[in-house]
Amino acid sequence: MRMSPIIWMSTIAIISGCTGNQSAINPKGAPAIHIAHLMSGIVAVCTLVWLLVMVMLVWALLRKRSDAGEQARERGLTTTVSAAVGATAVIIAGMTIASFYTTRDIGIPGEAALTITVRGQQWWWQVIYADPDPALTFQTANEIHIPVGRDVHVQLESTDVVHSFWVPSLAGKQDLVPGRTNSLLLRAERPGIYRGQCAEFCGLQHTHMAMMVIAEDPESFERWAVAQRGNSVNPGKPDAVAGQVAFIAKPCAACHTVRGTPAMGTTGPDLTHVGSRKTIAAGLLETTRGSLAAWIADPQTLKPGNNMPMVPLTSVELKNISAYMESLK
Ligand code: HEC
Ligand SMILES: [Cu+2]
Repeated sequence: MRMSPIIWMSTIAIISGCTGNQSAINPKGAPAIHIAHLMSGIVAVCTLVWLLVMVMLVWALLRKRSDAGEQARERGLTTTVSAAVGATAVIIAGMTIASFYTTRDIGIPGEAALTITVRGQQWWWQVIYADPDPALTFQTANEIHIPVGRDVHVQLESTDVVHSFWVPSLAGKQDLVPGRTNSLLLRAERPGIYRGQCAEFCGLQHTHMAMMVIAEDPESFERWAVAQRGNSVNPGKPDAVAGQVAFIAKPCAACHTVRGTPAMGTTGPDLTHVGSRKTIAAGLLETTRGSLAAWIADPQTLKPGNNMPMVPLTSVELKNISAYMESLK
């Protein structure tokens, strides 16, 4: 019984082609599964009602009229309409109650939840893994790693305008509002890479404000967290060494932090381990040396209006800085 709506949903997902990693009808986390159950229930009831109305309509169009039966029919109509009104009230009340219970079920992270803070910025996601011990706190951008099978309590904040955090395969949707902290329960039952997207129009580059949630087994997650906590690796190759020098001397360091170097800016994403992330600029490009170079050479053509200016660099500086960025695994 509990599973049936999901099988039904999966069928629709396959027919409609919505089986991807960003699909509310292909849920892979408990909160998203609760929502899919609610959605399939409501769709099923509405489909039945629609079919019933269509049958009645066809019957009304095709039936033969005769004066003799008109009065009896009038009485029959009163009963039918009253029954329909009653059924509508019951159905709407039922949906309201179901919706209430779903909201309750998706809202409360368990005791052992992992807490992370996600701060929306025009147009990227700052992700903070805070720990009571400051030495264990670290941050990253646009890529959220979570352990499979564990509740994740996401605290949502915004520095500028209203954004909305939505990873359809894993959880519901929640706004990030300046000046307040909202909560969301995120949970993945299976390992995978789930795509999310800002779901509230937040300005010019709203469509280029994506994120990846990478759900992995607890050991891999722990390995990742340990690596992220560490300071940046010192570059080994000569071009990357020169790139580090240029990065620190240029305005880059005023906006970006690379832990373990004098670069401590906070306007842009923390770049300590930028080379380990799958994408740059909130899902815009895959992280490769070429895409890093393209981004640094001219961020305004790739993502017009974003808050990183074009910093004039010689071609050698650009080559070296890109090598340095790529080396920050
Ligand atoms: C005025 C502040 C500012 C300066 C100066 C600046 N950046 Fe940025 N940078 C940003 C912002 C803001 C973003 C995020 C843009 C977005 O995705 O919308 C960003 C994004 C990036 C990214 C992608 C990071 C990610 O995880 O998505 C890289 C790499 C980067 N900057 C490197 C550099 C380098 C190298 C320089 C110097 C040549 C530099 N930045 C100068 C503000 C700045
Ligand atoms: Cu946004």
